[in-house]
Amino acid sequence: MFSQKLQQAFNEQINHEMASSYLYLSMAAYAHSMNLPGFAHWLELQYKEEQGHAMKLYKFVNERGGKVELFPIAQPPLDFKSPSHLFEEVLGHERKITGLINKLYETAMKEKDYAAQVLLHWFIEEQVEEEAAASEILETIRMAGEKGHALIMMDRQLARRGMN
Ligand code: OFO
Repeated sequence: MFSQKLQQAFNEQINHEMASSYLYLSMAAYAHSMNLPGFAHWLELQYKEEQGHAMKLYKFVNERGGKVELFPIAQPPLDFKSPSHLFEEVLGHERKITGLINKLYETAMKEKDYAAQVLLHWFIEEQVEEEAAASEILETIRMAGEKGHALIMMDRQLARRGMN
């Protein structure tokens, strides 16, 4: 039995994942406007990955006999100050999502929903990867600098990201 409380919490998380997707697409558009196609590529893949996260939750709600409810998505920020600011925002955002996933897991525990807990183990592990990836890129930008040759090299590196 999928509880109403957990259904609501899952539907809210679908919204957070879709909002993440929208945020990364806006960041990708900013990167294109700065002539950074590698950054844009990385962020566009992230946009798709977030849709995948939303769909995992969507599928689970349906499989459990629940009802998916899609909530509105707010307009994401349009402009960012610099490439390092972009990845500060990515890291901050992923930390926020980790907190939300942890809260969702707590709700699944309180509702004694073991299937939801198993699904959420995947998300908990995924958040470790999400934060590590953003943090590594941010540190590299900070170390190498974000101008001229260093920025071009970073852009080329991000262009090599494949879909996980
Ligand atoms: Fe869905 O992990 Fe990022 O936001």
